[in-house]
Amino acid sequence: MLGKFFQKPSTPNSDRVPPGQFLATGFPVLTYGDTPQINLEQWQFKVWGLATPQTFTWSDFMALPHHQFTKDFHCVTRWSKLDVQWTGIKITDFMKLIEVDSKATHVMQHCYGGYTTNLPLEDFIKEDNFFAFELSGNPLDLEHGGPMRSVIPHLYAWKSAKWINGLEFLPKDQPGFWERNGYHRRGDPWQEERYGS
Ligand SMILES: Nc1nc2c(c(=O)[nH]1)N[C@H]1C(S)=C(S)[C@@H](COP(=O)(O)O)O[C@H]1N2
Ligand SMILES: [Mo]
Repeated sequence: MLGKFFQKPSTPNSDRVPPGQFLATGFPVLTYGDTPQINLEQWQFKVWGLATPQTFTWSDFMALPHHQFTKDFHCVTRWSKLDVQWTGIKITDFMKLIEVDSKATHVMQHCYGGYTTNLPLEDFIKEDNFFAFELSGNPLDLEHGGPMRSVIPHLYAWKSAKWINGLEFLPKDQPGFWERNGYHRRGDPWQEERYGS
């Protein structure tokens, strides 16, 4: 108890900042490659792999309940931003629209532009995870993943897929883009799961 107390840094939010992270001023943009631009009429979201194949439009998503979320965001390059204000659709609500095979254990998130990132289903299907389409009450900026991105608040931010456009359900784990390039498969910021597997 005492030891724990003495190790705490002195800033008021220190218990919300994972080890090795620093608070960012503003909201940095981190994108590998170009920023894709998709208009809402053409925007599509597909489900495939170990699930009944389905395609959803923007209005299919907008018909689901909208919620406000206030979540901390932790990038593996060591910046964190507290209390990011999003509007989005719960992943648990979206999951009610699709039929996933019982053999599926993992999901690959796919994005416009080709980015991918993988998750075990128990990290993906959580009440706190969502598809965000607004940031601070405004339509999500292109550079932050507009029109829609996933937000997986309990893992490093590379798991929060910008310009998301599909879910591929898998029978086993498979590395996504950064996971193939040295990042950890799971990426828990509190365990500092930064690199390797
Ligand atoms: N499609 C796509 N999603 C992505 C990335 C990317 O390069 N492409 N970068 C990831 C990384 S490393 C981080 S830290 C966050 C950054 O989100 P931001 O640019 O909104 O801060 O998005 C993640 N999602
Ligand atoms: Mo990142």
